[in-house]
Amino acid sequence: MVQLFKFLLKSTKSPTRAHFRPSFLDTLRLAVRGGHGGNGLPKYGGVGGQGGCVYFVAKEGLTLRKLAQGLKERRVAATSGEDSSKVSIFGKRGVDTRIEVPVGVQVYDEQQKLLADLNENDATCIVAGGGIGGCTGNNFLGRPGENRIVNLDLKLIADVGLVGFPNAGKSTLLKAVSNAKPKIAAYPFTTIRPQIGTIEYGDLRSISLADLPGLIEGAHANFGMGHKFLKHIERTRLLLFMVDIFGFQLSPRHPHRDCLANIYSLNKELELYDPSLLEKPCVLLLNKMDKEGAHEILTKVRPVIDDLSSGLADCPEEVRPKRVLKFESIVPISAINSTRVTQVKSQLRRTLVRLAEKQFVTDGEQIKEQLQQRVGLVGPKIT
Ligand SMILES: Nc1nc2c(ncn2[C@@H]2O[C@H](COP(=O)(O)OP(=O)(O)OP(=O)(O)O)[C@@H](O)[C@H]2O)c(=O)[nH]1
Ligand SMILES: [Mg+2]
Repeated sequence: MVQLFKFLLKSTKSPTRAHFRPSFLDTLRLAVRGGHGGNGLPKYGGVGGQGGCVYFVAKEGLTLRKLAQGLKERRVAATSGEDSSKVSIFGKRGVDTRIEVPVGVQVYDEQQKLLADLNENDATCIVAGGGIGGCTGNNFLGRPGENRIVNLDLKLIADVGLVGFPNAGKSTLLKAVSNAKPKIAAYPFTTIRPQIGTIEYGDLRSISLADLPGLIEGAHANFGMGHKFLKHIERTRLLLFMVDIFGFQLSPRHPHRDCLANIYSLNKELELYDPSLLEKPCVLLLNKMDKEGAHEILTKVRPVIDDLSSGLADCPEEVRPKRVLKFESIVPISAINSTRVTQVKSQLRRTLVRLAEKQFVTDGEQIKEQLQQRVGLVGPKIT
């Protein structure tokens, strides 16, 4: 009887809502207002308190969704400064409002001017200053605080960004090398939001790898998920391109593109989004090498991949980039083969170390040059 009662109770419950999981939020618009300055007291030369300000502090582990849920409304204000009075000649300052935002947020004003780039933990910026208190300079009338709309734009920060067409095996690789547990399936657009995994090494060093939803040909014209996720690779130090050695076909209505055309197409999409991305160091992974016939394809296409400009003339016009990518290395792999995956892991680490060394030398040379310019005027040449 008790069992039957339990069963009936269970069956009246609403169906599971796991599939209604909220989507990834990477922009947020907020109205912010600094507090009004308090009025001064002319009779005693009293000065009103300054209005409080609204400021952002970057905190790791936060998301824009959590921030949005934590706010009662999309309008945030600081309190006004107190008026000057007989008992308190200097009015008290208004209370500041502190808002914690995720690390990686860029703050823009309504004219799309960058106000701050909060790219590390505890980075702070004032987004709405408080008005000054009333004093002799303003006829003892406190001034209003800044009042503006700010747009928060979250760009993920990862060492390496995975870029490729759907179904290439990006999430399979992320899962194999890192602690992340992405969804993997044999259909396009399995990944619908960016995800970051951490690759741990034996010596406790780690690097972060961001898996992005698959790009498709024409993403610049907003096909598929468009370019909106590409912003997340802007801050990565290394781009990791992945293509299926057998190429990709979105649907029977679309042309089948072989792996070479896929590489050119990815190249073009990046170029159309932001040509400066082509200057980022990049590595190419040719995936699914475990499948039959893969090695024959590789032998055929490898010479062209080694020098992409040599194949431009034969590349279909729709996917032909103006400038070609130059890969640091080209690695045939199989994301389902653990030995090859371990090799990729070490290769990524080596490449990042090499890039850091290169950067170090460049920075050093720049500093030397600057010193040279300063010291050169008065002293001997630095060698
Ligand atoms: N044979 C073989 N299959 C693979 C390999 N890597 C991935 N796959 C399969 O390819 C399919 C797509 O893999 P995903 O990792 O979901 O691909 P994705 O690039 O993340 O795709 P999207 O999220 O749609 O952009 C899955 O069925 C994987 O099992 C590989 O190296 N060899
Ligand atoms: Mg995926």
